[in-house]
Amino acid sequence: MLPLQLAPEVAQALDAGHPVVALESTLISHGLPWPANRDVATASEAAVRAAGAVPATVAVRDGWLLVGLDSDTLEALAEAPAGAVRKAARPSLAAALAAGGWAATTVSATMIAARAAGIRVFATGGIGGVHRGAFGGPDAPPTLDVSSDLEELARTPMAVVCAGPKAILDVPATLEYLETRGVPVLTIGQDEVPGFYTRSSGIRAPLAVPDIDAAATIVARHLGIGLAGSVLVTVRIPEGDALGEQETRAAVEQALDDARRRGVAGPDLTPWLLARVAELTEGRSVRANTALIVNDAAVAGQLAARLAAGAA
Ligand code: PSU
Ligand code: MN
Repeated sequence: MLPLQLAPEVAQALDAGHPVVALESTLISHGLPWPANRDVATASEAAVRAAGAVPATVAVRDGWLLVGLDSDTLEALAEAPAGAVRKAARPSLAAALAAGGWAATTVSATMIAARAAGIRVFATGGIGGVHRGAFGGPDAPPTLDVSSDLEELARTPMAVVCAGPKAILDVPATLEYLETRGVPVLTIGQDEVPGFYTRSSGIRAPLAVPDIDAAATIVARHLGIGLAGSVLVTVRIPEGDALGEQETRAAVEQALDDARRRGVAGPDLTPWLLARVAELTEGRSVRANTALIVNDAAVAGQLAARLAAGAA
């Protein structure tokens, strides 16, 4: 049994069939610097509430999987010094629970907790995916670095709202992987998959839907017919918050080069790349990342409200 500890408000909402949105904590502890991380955590919860849903931020503390954090706990997690918070994904969840202390949950670990709690909608910034070079290059052996997020999406039924795969990834390969593993990918409001920091990735969306209502209908059907796995709902970053295509590409390429030279790999790679992109864009990527996460939370809140109202 998972050692779940539901916040009273979350437990009550779930009992009553009210909409609830799970939020992850790795983006707080490992994805963004203080105090942007605290601000994004608070603003995401507020965005979920504004849509009429209850937020449930997930994290590990002292052997418990907390589902729903009060504001003091959220602040304590955001403030905890780098190195004091583990990163818990499916393969590292048991060790994080055994270790005691704090661990932030990635998309995969958050989905495990949310599913066990009975939550059907989850918002994040960008999912993990196939890292560039995972399948090797002209003069590089394959790293096989494919995020456990993708396997989780394939096995755990839920709606996961994000701004696309993170721009540091191999986005076409990530989409192919999701298709192979049977994960529907929806894009709301445009024909191309969003590019995380940018409005578009330049890649055609597997399935474009006009609005949240249309997304809710497909999610309800997917969950209703009992298909394993999630629906990935992608939403572009708000217009005024997007980074330029050129700036993004240059910063990402540079960060990837730097990481290769330093031999950064494994679970450290994603946080390292995000921090390096933040340096190279003089903080502009942090503002973009913040805006897209809060927007995803708002959309997830609206989606959860429609599902709770019986979207069909
Ligand atoms: N979205 C963001 N920032 C992040 C993440 C998502 O805007 O830092 C986190 C998620 O928790 C995701 C993780 O699961 O990055 C992916 O890590 P990895 O590539 O090591 O699987
Ligand atoms: Mn990895």
